[in-house]
Amino acid sequence: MREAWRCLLGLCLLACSASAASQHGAANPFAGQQMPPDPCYDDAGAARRCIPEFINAAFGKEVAVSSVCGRPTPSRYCSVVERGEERPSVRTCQICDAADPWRAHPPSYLTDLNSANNLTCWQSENLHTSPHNVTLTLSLGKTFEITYVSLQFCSPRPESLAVYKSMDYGKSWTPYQYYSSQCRRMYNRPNKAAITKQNEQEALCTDGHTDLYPLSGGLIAFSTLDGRPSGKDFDNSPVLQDWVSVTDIRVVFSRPQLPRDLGAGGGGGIGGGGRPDEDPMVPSTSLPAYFYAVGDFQVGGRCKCNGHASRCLKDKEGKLVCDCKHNTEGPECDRCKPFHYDRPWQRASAREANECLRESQL
Ligand SMILES: [Ca+2]
Repeated sequence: MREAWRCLLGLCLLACSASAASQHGAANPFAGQQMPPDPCYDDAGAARRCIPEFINAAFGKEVAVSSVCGRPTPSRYCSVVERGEERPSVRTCQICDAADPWRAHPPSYLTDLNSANNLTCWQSENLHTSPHNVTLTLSLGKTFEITYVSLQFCSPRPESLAVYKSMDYGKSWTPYQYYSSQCRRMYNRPNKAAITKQNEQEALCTDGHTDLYPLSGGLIAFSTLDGRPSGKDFDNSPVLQDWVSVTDIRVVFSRPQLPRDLGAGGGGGIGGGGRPDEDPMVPSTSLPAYFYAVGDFQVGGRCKCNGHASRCLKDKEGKLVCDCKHNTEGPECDRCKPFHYDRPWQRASAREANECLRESQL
């Protein structure tokens, strides 16, 4: 008799787990196939948070630039090259020609494969006034949650630059971060203001990353969560979840390095901007020619799917969309599927997948 009960109990457990598997199987068409396990479900078929891989979302994407050298006619540009501590720097001049692949510096060089033996740089035309905004605009084609924005320069870094973000595909822009040796004068922000829970969604200004040296290869890297108190509790901070969400990034180079810093005779070609006690917003003209050049523009982050997809795919129209699981749908898995409204939609967290459910599943 006892054996019969045990058998019945075993059968019941088997049936229950099969039923659970088939429910998830409906949401997860790959569950029954010989595919790698779906990260959105655990071994028992229960929903769990899943996120797309971390990528450089800028890689291979087109960047709209406001200026490019050598177009419509070839132009000559000069730069100062450092040769180590022992030897003096030298000034060299070259030709930029947008029509000649060997001498062109197109915007596609901002987001191509970046390697030491294939350093390719986008370059602006020669500029003679300041402030004179040169902009780079990158559309990610979808909302991403980003961790950093970085620029590796081939020219000296700008003296002042601003990073903006859009969450609505470029319709509106909000400041993300400022860099300037004169934060107050240039952007009307204090230098290195403290971040508190009250201003976590505010763009700050820093005079870091604005040194003239290195003359080439200098980096500007903005870490979106760095120093923001709720960064440690990101799962429970809608403010920071919003802060890191972007569809587009715009970088504005506002002002070049000052020529006096380059020393007598060395500055031609890469300096400009007037003396530091001058108001940076008052236009200066007849400066020595200068230009901006960037070898690599990166935006590090993950396709935003609110914890309900492990990857993003291109749809029939070539648009990037989340491969939504947990009975969710929408571009960011941001709503429940029809007939799965029996629990309000929620973002998945490390503790709770917040799967959308049918009434029968409650
Ligand atoms: Ca490059």
